[in-house]
Amino acid sequence: MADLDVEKIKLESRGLRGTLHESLNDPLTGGIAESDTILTKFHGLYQQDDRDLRQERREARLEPLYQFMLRVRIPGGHITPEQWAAMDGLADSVANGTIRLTTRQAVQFHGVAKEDLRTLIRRLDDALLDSIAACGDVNRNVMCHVQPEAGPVHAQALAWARRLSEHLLPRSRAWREIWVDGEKVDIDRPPEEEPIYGRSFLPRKFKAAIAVPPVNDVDIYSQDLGFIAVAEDDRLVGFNVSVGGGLGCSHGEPETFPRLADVIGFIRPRDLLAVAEAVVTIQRDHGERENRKRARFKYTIESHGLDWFRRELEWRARVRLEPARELHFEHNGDRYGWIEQRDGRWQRTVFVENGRLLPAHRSGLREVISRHASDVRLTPNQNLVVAGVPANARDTVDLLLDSAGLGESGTSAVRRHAMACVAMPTCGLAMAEAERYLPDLLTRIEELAARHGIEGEPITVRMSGCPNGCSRPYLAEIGFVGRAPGRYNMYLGAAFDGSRLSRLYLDNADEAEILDTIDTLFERYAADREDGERFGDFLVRSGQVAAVEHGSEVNQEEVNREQAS
Ligand code: SRM
Ligand code: SF4
Repeated sequence: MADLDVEKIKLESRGLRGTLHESLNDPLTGGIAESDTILTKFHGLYQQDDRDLRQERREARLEPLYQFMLRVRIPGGHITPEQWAAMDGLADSVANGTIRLTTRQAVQFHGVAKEDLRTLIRRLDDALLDSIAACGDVNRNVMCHVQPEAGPVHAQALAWARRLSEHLLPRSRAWREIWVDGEKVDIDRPPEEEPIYGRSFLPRKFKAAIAVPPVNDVDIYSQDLGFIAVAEDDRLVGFNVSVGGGLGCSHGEPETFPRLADVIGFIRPRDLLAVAEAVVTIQRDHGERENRKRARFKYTIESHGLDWFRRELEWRARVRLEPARELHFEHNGDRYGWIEQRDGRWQRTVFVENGRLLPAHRSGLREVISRHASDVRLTPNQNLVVAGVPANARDTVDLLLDSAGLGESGTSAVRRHAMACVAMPTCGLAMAEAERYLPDLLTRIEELAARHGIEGEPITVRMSGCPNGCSRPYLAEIGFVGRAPGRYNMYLGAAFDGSRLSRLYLDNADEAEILDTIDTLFERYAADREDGERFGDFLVRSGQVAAVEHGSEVNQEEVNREQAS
């Protein structure tokens, strides 16, 4: 579909309603009208088809096996045990039996039939959950650091994440009307005013997060808009503001590139919503609308420059940015093991490989959450924290998780820090496997790490099935991006704390080539690293990989090669 058609569909959608009511009631197809597939994203839904069955269905002259993916909006990833129980039940009754934890602290259901969508959404609504703006050209799920060892600062940051998420929701009532109340749209009734978004919403998706240093689990530099908490004596005094991050790009299109956000200044908590709203409206008014590949906010910043942006922001928000406060991050992963909370209860991060919870995992987790936890937190690294566990229940929780095949015991440091995006068979954009292949590749990588005596090193490995980068591979010390079945670009040299992007090192490589290269680099790392030096930093210091100063350099090797040929 042409990019301008998407703009037209949004504009003429009568507040995101389109012809969804008719599409849902059309018994002749398992799918919905193409124009409605654009609008369902704003309601947290993607139409997909099972790619494993595509060929078979085509040969049988059947329409693709249409099914839907629904993403639940969960600001900061915090939910109650009751909400978890509701989602757990829905995985069996209307989805494919799995729950997928995402890289943005949300939950996805896959394989939902059109006729089950209303049931799914109504049950979520009963549990006080929704999927509004979980996808689409609006602000998405707002992320927030999960660990409460940050104490009161974490609690305040989470409260701001929730407020921010609410503040930037579209005002349209279409989600409730269509999915919960099942009302037919009255075409004569004018749609709701959208004071923040306007009738065309944003040119492209928009992402925001709140980080609490020293942990950068939310990968703050990858966000369109970031608020980095600044604390004094356990008190939140304000936020450093970061703008213009984003990771998606396309193979062979150098005008698209991953970009790290810039930290532009410090604000007081009372100004957070005004600043966020101003950033969003600047993107609404100045973002590119003719070419969706250049429509993310990072390109608006690139085109207009930071000085212009800062002036525009201060004017719109009526806020003077103070100089940014000093900040320091240690890592962009999750922290494992039991941690004591300030209230004397305990929390444990549960390692969920690539965020995919299968039926066997779910039953053990169900028991842990319903009987022993007072809250649940989904992490930005596709894991899950069971929190509020009484001290005397810890052994039982460990046993239950182990017998459910969950948990990090017996897994290597590399695996615990790895992530893969969904890719095949549900993602329509996948060029190669990710979630279904990374576990096997990691087994080979673990063997290499053991051979060189570095198996205890938490080197970050992330794999995406295409350059969109849903697992944030350009911020991993070893990143893989799918090019074709069985072939990947390999990126190296990102910083362990998420503050430096990686650089293309191998282009279109197969497994043998990848492992051969990692073997050589692990050997050098084991022999020549300095005390405590991280793998990505070592590659840069030792000159194996040139540090990336600007995102346009990430794929520079590819550009050079194409120019030379
Ligand atoms: Fe993503 C599109 C899955 C986080 C960049 N992403 C998609 C779609 C919806 C495919 C599509 O458009 O048809 C994928 C659905 C697959 C499926 O079957 O479930 C998809 N993205 C995911 C998730 C589930 C990956 C995961 O394994 O966890 C993550 C859901 C997050 C959430 O809960 O909201 C997910 N996607 C990300 C991230 C990471 C992040 O946000 O922290 C990125 C990189 C950061 C960024 O946005 O720059 C990301 N996804 C994209 C892009 C590239 C956007 C761009 O700027 O070019 C696309 C394609 C697009 O938008 O056209 C995309
Ligand atoms: Fe799909 Fe590509 Fe995102 Fe993976 S990175 S989920 S393949 S869009």
